[in-house]
Amino acid sequence: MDKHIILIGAPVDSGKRNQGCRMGPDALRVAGLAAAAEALGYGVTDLGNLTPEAADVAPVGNPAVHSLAETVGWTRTLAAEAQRAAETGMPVFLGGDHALSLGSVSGMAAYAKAQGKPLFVLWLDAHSDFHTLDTTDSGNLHGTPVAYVTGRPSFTPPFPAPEAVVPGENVCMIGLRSVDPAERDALEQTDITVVDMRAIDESGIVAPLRAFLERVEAAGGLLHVSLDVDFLEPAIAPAVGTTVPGGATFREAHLVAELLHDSGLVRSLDLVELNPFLDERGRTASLMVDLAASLLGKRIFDRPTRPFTGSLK
Ligand code: B3U
Ligand code: MN
Ligand code: MN
Repeated sequence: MDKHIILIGAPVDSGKRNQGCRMGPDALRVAGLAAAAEALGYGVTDLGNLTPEAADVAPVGNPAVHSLAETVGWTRTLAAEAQRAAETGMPVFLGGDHALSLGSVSGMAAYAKAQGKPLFVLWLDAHSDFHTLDTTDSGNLHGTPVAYVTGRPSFTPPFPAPEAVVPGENVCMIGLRSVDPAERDALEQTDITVVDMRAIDESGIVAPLRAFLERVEAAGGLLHVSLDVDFLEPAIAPAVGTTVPGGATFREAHLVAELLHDSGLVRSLDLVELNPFLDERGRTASLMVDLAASLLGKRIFDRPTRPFTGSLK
């Protein structure tokens, strides 16, 4: 259980109009995710690619909302699978666009509640994904999962009422640099921790991450990490539909992943928004796999407990 990961293929492409994320799970497999985990001593079960439940939904008030029924179906399927998979290992959701997190996070919140523990969520993303069905102008539901899992209104019905809501104070967003006005106004009414790129430029990425991890630890919480490709600087991760310049560097992203591993707190992971159609010789898929490997414990050297003196003995 401790060293077992469950790969859950979630070829969700319903969260936005530009297609291609449905190929994400296979690109992550081809880039060697299972082998990387096995090399680190994990047992790996790959559940293959899931398909969404059929859902019959009435239209909602906002006519811009796109592919609603399919996204509701995915949410039901993935929330149920998250709860099942978490019983036997660490679920790793292979996206698929970020709409998959309506299901993965709500399912993990239900699992945590059943364990009598709070779920915490680390959102690594250029965007805050905090729109409701009413406030989204694009109608792209990949811009809504944090609103859904924290219990903002407008989702239910057609989405299932989450079995457990994640309190805003349990959510930390790092990497923000594209937040719509309606999202910003709503975020200001919450206890969600927001770490934008300006904060990272001024003070570094380690301090806010450590502060959040200490809170997770102190609460005895389970941590879900949701990694959107666009958290990363597009120059190193071009395979995403919504590139925003000025993202996390290669070194910042690896450091985050390594600190997450060291914390021992990560219980589940989303790898989302990879669009292999937009990639360059697989480099984004390979980088996402490498970051997942760092998060699972890949190391150059074990950190010395005293200042490094030049001797590895
Ligand atoms: N906030 C915008 C843009 C966006 C959100 N998530 C992504 N893009 N990937 C929207 O459409 O909701
Ligand atoms: Mn996102
Ligand atoms: Mn994003």
